[in-house]
Amino acid sequence: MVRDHVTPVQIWTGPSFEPSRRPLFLQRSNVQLDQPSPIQKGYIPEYFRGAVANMDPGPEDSGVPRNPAAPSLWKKLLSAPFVVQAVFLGLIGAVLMFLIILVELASIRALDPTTGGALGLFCALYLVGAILVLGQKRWAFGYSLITALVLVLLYGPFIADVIASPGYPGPFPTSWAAFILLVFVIVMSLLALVFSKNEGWKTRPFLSTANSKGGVLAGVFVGIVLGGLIVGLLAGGTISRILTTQPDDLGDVTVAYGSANPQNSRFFAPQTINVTLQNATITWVNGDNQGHTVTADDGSYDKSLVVGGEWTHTYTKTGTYNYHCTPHPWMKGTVIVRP
Ligand SMILES: [Cu+2]
Repeated sequence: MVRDHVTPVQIWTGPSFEPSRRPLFLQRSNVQLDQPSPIQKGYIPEYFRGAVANMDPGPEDSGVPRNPAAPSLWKKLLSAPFVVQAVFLGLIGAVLMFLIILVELASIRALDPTTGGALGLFCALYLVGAILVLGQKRWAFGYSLITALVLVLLYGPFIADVIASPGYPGPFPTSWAAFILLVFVIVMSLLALVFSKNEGWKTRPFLSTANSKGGVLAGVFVGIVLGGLIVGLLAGGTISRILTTQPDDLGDVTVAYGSANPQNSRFFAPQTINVTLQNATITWVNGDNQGHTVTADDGSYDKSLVVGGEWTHTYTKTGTYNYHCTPHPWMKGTVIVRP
């Protein structure tokens, strides 16, 4: 019969058709794994390369367990448009400067609650601003603009005061730096807001990348120069006078730095001094950069103190003695002499 010559249909065309009790997927394949595959040799087909480049290595490849819900701040910062990075780093920089200023003030025992509280508050405000800006929302730039502007404008009323009182000591570098950083934040936030149509900070080259030559450099330059100019006017006195004071312990009573300004936090320091009759010799030292007087309210003494000058007086009776500074009536002090 013709049928006898028909070859049986061969279903399995694989290389080894050996019956085995092992499941198919456990059977030894004759693909030789000890030979490098084309991919292991580094050959990646052209059409596949993009996909490989974009492939996420995954948590097991990075070695560090990652939380997919919270992409790291660092990654967010690196991938952000330049203006976002600039405002973020400006705010963080200002916070760092404030922390250094706090330490500096504490180290010379000149940290009063008002200054400390204000610096702490602005640290918090700017940290919040930095996080908000990373979210790349338009209003976040408004927030950083306003909070930076508030602090910068707070110095405004003192400008005239500084110009009227030359001779303040040199700039206080951390205040300088904080001020320049805040002006930089203001300039960059303003640019982001002005060009915010269709999230312009992502598309305008001068806002989106630090590599652009035009606008970013101009923005940085404007920020630093403007900051430098304003600080040049201010830092000679105002900022350093607000943020620094001389130590209190130059004499038994020290005329505090900045006493000529009625808004200063201290004048005669300590304002009230208690002594016994045996130790009733008091030395006043003028720690300010202007002249002052130690004038008894009862007129029994009136002594002028030049810058750095000192005067010693011995009380011979117990009692409470009030005194003041003649040119600066807000400067008042008391000596209490006990038996
Ligand atoms: Cu005075």
